[in-house]
Amino acid sequence: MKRLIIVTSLILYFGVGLPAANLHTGTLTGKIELTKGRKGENSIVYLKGVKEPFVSLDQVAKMDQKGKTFVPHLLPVQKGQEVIFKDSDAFSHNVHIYWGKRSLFNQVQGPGQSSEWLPPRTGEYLVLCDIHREMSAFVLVFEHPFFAVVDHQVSEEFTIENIPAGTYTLVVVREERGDLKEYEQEITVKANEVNTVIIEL
Ligand SMILES: [Cu+2]
Repeated sequence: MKRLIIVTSLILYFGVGLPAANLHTGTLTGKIELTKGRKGENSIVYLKGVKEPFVSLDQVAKMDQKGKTFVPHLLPVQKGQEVIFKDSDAFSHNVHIYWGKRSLFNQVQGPGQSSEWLPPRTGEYLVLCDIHREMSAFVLVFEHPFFAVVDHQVSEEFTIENIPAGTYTLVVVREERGDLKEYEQEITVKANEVNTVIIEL
């Protein structure tokens, strides 16, 4: 009888100890189908209107310079996440980051070298290489971790986990002719479910 009481109280303890957010979150999986002759390297999807609390991503985000291209072309990060730029080519590149027209960071890097940058605020940053004018990319910084990259060369699918249940605007960000364009769709995330959405662009 004594043993039974101990087991019961342990179960209760673990139940109470779970973060409240875990009990009311759901997963969103989706697919972005490009039509109308749209081609793409990658897209970003993110949710608008998610309220705190949410976790902070502590891993470093990476952008490569490879074959005179920034990979990925669009990189989403959470505020507080550092970005590492790496030169994987056999020649030098430079990482030049702009906030609007203001230059924020400018670093030359040789083959195999890398540099770190911490975005100062949420928003959209343009990344250029002054050595190769055809190279450009964007880093998008969000307050929350509810975003994903869709690499259209590999798969059109994405998954975002641990989303507080609710109705949000799902935004797809695409780079079109050097500018960022956004497409929006309302979605509902139900707790403890895998919610699915298919978006045709
Ligand atoms: Cu370059």
